[in-house]
Amino acid sequence: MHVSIVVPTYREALNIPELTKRIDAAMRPTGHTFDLWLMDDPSNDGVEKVVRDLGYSWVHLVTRTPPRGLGFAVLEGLRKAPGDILVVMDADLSHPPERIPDLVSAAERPENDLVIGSRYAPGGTIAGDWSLLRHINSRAATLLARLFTWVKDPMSGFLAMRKDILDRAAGDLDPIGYKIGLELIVKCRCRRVAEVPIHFSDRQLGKSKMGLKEQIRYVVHVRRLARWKYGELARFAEFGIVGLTGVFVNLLVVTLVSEQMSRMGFAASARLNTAITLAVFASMTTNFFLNRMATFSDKATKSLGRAYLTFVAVCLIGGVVNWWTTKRLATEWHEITLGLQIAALCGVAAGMLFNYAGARMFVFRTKRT
Ligand SMILES: Nc1nc2c(ncn2[C@@H]2O[C@H](COP(=O)(O)OP(=O)(O)O)[C@@H](O)[C@H]2O)c(=O)[nH]1
Ligand SMILES: [Mg+2]
Repeated sequence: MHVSIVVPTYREALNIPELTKRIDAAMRPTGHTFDLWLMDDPSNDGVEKVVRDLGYSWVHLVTRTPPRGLGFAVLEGLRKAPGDILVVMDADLSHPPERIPDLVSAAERPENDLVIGSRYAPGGTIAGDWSLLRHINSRAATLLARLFTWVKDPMSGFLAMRKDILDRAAGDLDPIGYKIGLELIVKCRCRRVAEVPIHFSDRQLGKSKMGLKEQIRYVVHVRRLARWKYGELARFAEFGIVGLTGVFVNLLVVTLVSEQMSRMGFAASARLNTAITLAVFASMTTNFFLNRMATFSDKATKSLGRAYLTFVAVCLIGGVVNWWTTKRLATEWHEITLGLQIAALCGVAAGMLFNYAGARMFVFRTKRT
């Protein structure tokens, strides 16, 4: 078996000597042939000279051309590398090279689709003091990943797999997926994922490149994966989330308008009529724009004004559907405890389904070219 190790790098020249030395020491005793692919986004940090001076024939430095980015670098490396077993890891030595042989032997077993170097598997550890914020971030990201997998450390960037597993996804891999493990689990349909515990060290040299931008990118990634895996259902869920934000807009507007008008001395009925009407239109409007930007971002509308009016019309009919459903069921269930509330929930569901279908068919129906 030939093992290829793919490492995305950006300004990691300082870490390359120790990384390669430790990989060499770890891999030699295994008897596997191996090579290393440093996928460098032009760092201008002298990494070329560092690699040349090391003089290892098994180390390949690829200076990438745009588009730059971690996801692009890893994918390009995975496609380029000749190994029967492919390993992905970071350059900053947070992933211990000494564990590569264990990952490789787990990946060799035909029953494993993917092997993860795992911080959270029994025996895995994390070095140093993570700030509370870093913990919360990591946990929240893992929670989102639960849409797709139950593995303990889906965020890990330390992975091993056989080439044939990668080939399953062929052209489907999406490089915005810089959480490459999650991307592979979903797109290569990895059902059997083994986790090898690792000690995750803190980077000693150089700087982390992960910031808010990467976190936003992760949410976009999760959304794309959900669309890929769950199709229409994921779109409907997004529509629901947008609807939920609409509830808050509605509450905010109804409160503000009503308070303002009561201060101005309006009578109760005029105040309520105005406040409720404005609140309904405000939430329909924010819902329209959010759906246009998110839920149906792949769909174009012919003209904004017409799309908006159609959306409002659909929602108003949806409101009637909600009203009618609730009334019918509430009449039927008037003797059941919470009958009215359950009926109202059914009404909301019916109205929402109607709105979704209407928006899909009449408002956002054309494909964006
Ligand atoms: N090629 C490439 N590699 C990158 C880029 N951003 C980060 N990396 C590499 O990806 C790995 C993980 O990045 P790091 O900054 O350590 O992320 P963190 O561990 O989440 O803080 C390291 O080996 C980086 O050098 C990039 O834009 N392009
Ligand atoms: Mg790191």
